[in-house]
Amino acid sequence: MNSRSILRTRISIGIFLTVLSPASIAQNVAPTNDRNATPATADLSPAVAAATDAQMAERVRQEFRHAWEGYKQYAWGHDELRPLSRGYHDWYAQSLLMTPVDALDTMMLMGLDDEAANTRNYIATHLSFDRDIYVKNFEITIRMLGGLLSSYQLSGDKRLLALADDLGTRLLPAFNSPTGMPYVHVNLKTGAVRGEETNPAEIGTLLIEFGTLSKLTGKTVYYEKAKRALVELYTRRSPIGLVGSGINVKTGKWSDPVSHIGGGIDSYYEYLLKSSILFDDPDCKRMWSSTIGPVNKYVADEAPTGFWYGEANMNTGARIGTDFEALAAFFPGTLALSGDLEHARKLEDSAYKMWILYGIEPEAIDYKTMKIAYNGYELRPEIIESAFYLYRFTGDPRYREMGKVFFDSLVKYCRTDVGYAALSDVAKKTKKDEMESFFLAETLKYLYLLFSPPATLDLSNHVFNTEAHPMHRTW
Ligand code: DMJ
Repeated sequence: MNSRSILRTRISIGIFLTVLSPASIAQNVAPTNDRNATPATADLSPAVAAATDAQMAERVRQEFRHAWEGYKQYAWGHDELRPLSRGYHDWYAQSLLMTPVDALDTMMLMGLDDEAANTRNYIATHLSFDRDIYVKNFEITIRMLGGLLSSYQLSGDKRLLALADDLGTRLLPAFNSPTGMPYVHVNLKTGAVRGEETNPAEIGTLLIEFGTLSKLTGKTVYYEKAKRALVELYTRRSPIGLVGSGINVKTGKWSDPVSHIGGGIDSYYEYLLKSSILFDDPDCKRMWSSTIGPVNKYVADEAPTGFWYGEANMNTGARIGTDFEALAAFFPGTLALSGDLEHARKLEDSAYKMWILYGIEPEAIDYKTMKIAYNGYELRPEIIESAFYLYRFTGDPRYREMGKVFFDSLVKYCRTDVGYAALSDVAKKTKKDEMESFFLAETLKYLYLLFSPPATLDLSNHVFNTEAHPMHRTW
């Protein structure tokens, strides 16, 4: 989702900023009424800490089951659960089984074997892409193609690979623009395309899925098309090495020169790095290396309230904004994966301050004033994803302590009788009738993995796509 446009609507809410030292995190967590709340592992012996972490993983697993049961009871066969009205929502005229496809590998990782087998069979026998609908190439790639590929790799069920191959073929016409950068929408039946105004995230967040599909099917066209799009975008960076927020795929001209790390650009950076790791692709490695420097030079901001990334003009590098989005909280994880633990730790600390302002994360704040810039919470995973990477790479218990805070906030403010609901207002804790599929694909998966032993998912031979679907490097 590109939330940047809605962030322009600023609401001013006076708030007091509580700055936490690392040692005080466990004591200054968001309040919880949960009877099962666990103490901070930092204070415990290793054996007790391990047992506590196992308990936490189990609690996350139970909450996944709760949300999944709600989906099954009230939205089965549809894209998403409506967690307040107990109904369902489909993205298009026909359902693409988005929640089951997005959630399936989480079930497998959690060891929910019967549920996973039933869901896999249902998908294999009911999902069809032979639909006369225009779909969003980016969203369908990261959620559906990514979900089918990781679930295929985890289960060995070739029906899932066949579905992925069919979907990949139907999405390919999106790349048939004069520049090779994809149109926003493509019709799954006719191959017709529309939407020439797009952004770096929608262009540059395709190679992990299309590249994996190439590796698993032997069809090189997928890798070539997605990589060309990435390279065409990178080639259009400014002389100082930044990309903007809007670009036209027909003309190749920028329509919005604002550079940042939030929605609309975010996963472009992520895929430069991750594609270099997953495919050992030297071009991606070079593109990542020459991108992160300018981002740290112009977009990063050592502000009085912490270390952040704001907005800068892609051509001049001038600072033009100090908003930080929930979506941008993926960046500590990407920095950690790149080896830059110093910036990763500092940015996660800043994002944590944002979470505890109201006990749950607003969609965006102005870090200069620490006031809310957009007040919803969409059940997003990014800050949890980063805590997961940081815990894996540092072993520092503070990231599991943060994870407990995130989990307790979710249970306290977003849980409903039949699932989990996004919030329209984090200050008032007003729920809204939405549970996006990424809550099951990402938010609960990263929480579960944060508290699980590393062997649950071996990071040395897996790379997560931006929807938390792990791609197993078998090549
Ligand atoms: C997910 O679909 C993906 O993580 C994407 O990269 C960004 N938006 C959502 C989660 O917030």
